[in-house]
Amino acid sequence: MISEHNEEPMLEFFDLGDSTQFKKIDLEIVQEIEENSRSISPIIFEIFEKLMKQCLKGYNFTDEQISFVEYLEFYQEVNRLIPELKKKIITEDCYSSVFYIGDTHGAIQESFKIVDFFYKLFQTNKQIKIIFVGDYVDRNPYDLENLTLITSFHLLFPKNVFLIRGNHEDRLINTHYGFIDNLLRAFREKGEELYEEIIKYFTHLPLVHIAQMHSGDKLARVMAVHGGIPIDPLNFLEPAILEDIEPKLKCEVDKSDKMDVYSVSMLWSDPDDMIQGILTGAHLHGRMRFGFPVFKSFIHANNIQLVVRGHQKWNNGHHIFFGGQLYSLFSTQTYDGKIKFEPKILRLDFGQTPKIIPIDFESLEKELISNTN
Ligand SMILES: [Mn+2]
Repeated sequence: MISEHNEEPMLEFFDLGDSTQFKKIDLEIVQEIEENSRSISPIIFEIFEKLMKQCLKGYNFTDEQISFVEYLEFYQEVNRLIPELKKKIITEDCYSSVFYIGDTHGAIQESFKIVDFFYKLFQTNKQIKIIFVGDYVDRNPYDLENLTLITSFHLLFPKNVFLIRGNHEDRLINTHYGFIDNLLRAFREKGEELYEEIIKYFTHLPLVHIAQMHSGDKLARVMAVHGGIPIDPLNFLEPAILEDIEPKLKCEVDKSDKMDVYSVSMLWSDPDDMIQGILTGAHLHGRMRFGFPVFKSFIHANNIQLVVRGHQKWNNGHHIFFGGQLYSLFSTQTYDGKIKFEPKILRLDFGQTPKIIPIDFESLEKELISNTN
């Protein structure tokens, strides 16, 4: 458990606490939602607002605590809204900057900074996109809060904010790495009832996001996935074609051991600069590793220029594989009670070198200034 936070939110940078600002954003949200002609229950914004205020007050989640009933109502509403979006592979046309966030694992401090940054940027640029690449829970104490913040953020900005599934959005993993224990600790036996709503939501999350970045008549396709590319270990020399495999993906289940091989590979596998083919085996605990030749044939066959993924820890928050064609991100500072990582996000703009940005108020503020100039 982490009881101390090494960083206080910097109030002077943050204007969400100002209620007039909140109302202004609220109107924009309503417009967005009306455009989408989707009805959304007020519980989504209420919980979002409560979490943001708790973050502002120094990540104090016991102050005006969100109740079991509120959380249950929230996830029931999520499950009412999310099935509309349950394509396994979502493809999105992008005409501006695209941001990628790696594993957050309950890192609500990082998620809060990202939401704050997005809110400010969104006021001048309605076309930005943010993709979270999975693993929202486990490994840290505030995983329910983190998942709920990111989920409400997505529902309030459904055209801009996307979540894909990680290998921790899984019943078996949540039993062993903290999320279910955290729910039981907070709500006793009712925690199980809340978990059943949440696991249903996890099974509806897509596995892949394809950003089709446009500039004039030019196009670049960027694939976001939690672990790796889809590989059938028995036929790894033949690249999987995303549109062909999509109807065959059996990922609407609560555990990855019930899934098809492509889904498992996309949630669990890792890139490896040192191998040519793939590596599988008991010592890899069900994971698979893939080398550059396998990766290259996949991205060529699918007309993909860049892959962004999470799933592995990096002390400096990121790692670049395969000559810059695969970016691996890690976006939490804390993990299993240790504060040791330098969380990063990735920014893509058509025709520009991918940019790695640290998740701290100072760096994100600089990014905002460079954007408005
Ligand atoms: Mn993972």
